[in-house]
Amino acid sequence: MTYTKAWLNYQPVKDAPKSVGVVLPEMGPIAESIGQELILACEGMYGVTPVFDGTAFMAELQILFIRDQSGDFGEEGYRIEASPESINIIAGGQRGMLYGMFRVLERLRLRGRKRYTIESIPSNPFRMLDHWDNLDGSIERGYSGLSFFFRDNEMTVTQRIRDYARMVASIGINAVCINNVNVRGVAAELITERFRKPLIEVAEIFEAYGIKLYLSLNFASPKRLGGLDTSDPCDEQVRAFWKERIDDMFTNVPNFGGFVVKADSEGEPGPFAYGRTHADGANMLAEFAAPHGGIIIWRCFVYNCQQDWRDQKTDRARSGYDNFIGHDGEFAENVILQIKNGPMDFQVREPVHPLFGGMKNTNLMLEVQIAQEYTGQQRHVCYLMPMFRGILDFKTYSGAEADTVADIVSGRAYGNRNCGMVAVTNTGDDENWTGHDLAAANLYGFGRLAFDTTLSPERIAEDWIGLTFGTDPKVKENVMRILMMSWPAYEKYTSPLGIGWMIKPSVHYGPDVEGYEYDRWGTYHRANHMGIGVDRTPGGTGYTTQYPEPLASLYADPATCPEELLLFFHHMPYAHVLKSGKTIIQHIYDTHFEGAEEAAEMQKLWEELEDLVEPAAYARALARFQHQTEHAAEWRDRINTYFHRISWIEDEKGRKIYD
Ligand code: GCW
Repeated sequence: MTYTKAWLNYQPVKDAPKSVGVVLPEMGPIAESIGQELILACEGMYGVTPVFDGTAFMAELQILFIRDQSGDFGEEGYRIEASPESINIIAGGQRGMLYGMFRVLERLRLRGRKRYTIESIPSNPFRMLDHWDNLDGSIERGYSGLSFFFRDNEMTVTQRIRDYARMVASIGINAVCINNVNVRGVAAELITERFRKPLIEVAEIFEAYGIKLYLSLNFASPKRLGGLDTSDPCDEQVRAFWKERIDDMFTNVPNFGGFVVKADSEGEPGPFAYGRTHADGANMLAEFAAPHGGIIIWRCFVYNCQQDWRDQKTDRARSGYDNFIGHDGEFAENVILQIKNGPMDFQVREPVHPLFGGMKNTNLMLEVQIAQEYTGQQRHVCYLMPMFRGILDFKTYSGAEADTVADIVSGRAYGNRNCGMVAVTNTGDDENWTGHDLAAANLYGFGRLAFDTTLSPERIAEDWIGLTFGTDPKVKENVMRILMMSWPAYEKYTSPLGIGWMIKPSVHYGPDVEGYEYDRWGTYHRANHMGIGVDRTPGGTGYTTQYPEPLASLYADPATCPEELLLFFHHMPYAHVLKSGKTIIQHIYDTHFEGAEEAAEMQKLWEELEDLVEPAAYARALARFQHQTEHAAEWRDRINTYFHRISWIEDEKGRKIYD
């Protein structure tokens, strides 16, 4: 299948030098990738093949890689000193050189040959993508085609994996887990001989781009693969099973990073079945991975998914914190807890998970989802960098001098080395990688933001637009407007004021206000004829008490609770007046009309680019914009009708609401 080059499409540029010389006094797979990329880029941009020999110094443009011995840049940082004639990329290691080179190529494409100096050291040690790819080729919550790692219960090793590795290395990703955290059926056997050969091949491809390979494992493997009658992490035979498997993987698969584990979560097996804690489970695996420098990434997405909707005390939002906080400080140094950004599940708006700042003596990693499971599934545009920016900037009040989420997951706040950011990825084998062409901005953006958590969403968007669509000012203006209005618009026409859900069960797409209201998943809005929202104050579920002060009090009082989260924390009457002077019900009506209009406006902004964007990309995205406009109107009408029917309150502006 053919596929686009996304943001690595090296189009001819204006100020092309007639010759390029490269001095790269390095050997090995990463150095080779650097050389190959420079050839590809210079041929595409300038129509010249760079020379790598002694004549390099005579070239009109020279690119020099220099190894820095000071240690200031670590393995991954770099300094670029550029002028129109020569560019020095100074780094402490080859990964730094690789990242520096990609940054140089971006600058050459976006701004031409200029004089500048940049220094960059990644904010986060771990910058990871999690694939939810299944062995049969399907992707759980995948909206861009099938897997390019697996098909028909086999691994597929193709050029596409190399191009994927190039793409994600260009944005600084250094770890990738290739299989779904729900490890079902034959997927459990990825840690056995059966998949050894292709796994080594993928690991080697990744290695050439500085990416460690990770696998998700099934905690019940001792039973399922080892023929034991228990998977109790404290059982000697179970320990022997894992020691043998883990030693084998690290010894025989080069560049292997470790494992991701979803345990005791949504039906996956875990230590609870044996009366053990998550620390018992994670540390046992970590003990055997440690001699190899391996990492265990343990997910905190643990909650009761068999809840009774009548039960108003049990609160899914509480569960991550309740399950883990008591184990702070118990986890081994090579365990990282992977925590979703919010306490529920990647909704369009959630408060920041209270475990950030809560667990001070544990390595933490922030998990976000660019697959847009609940934010339009790569059919609606929803540029998520503004959301991620807000999460990173969130002040946790956990006590450290610098205590934002960015400070915590980078390791700065509490002196941790193993921590970082991970995204559930949005890639598949679709022609354009991400279903919606504009969804690639989320992939590109996540990598850039994880590498440098100070970047603004606008700056990232600007770079991505230029690299993907070229530098036409109209394209830049319109696509920028679309991206920046997209998340607020999506929030407006879907569920209001932080309450979330209201989507069709299991597919998680399209409006269904009561879809989850009487279900077992702990996801309720509790709307009745008087009001809506979940009381999570001390008088309700008590979730607010999981935050330190002043946050706990701030959230617990409707007068100070940030309004975008009001219904997440409080059950409020429809007649409650917001700071805007509008009642909640009027806010619901207004935002739904506005959001649907904004969807139509985004379509219009795209249509203005008909002759300015490559025709195939234009057409692909246009079809999605048309769908989004219609679908946003469906959301508007369903939500407005529902609340009109149960509240009996009229829209002040007398607009069309169905009954
Ligand atoms: O939100 C849920 C998704 C599941 C997913 C789970 C998780 C991989 O609907 O499909 O399972 O999150 O994060 O483990």
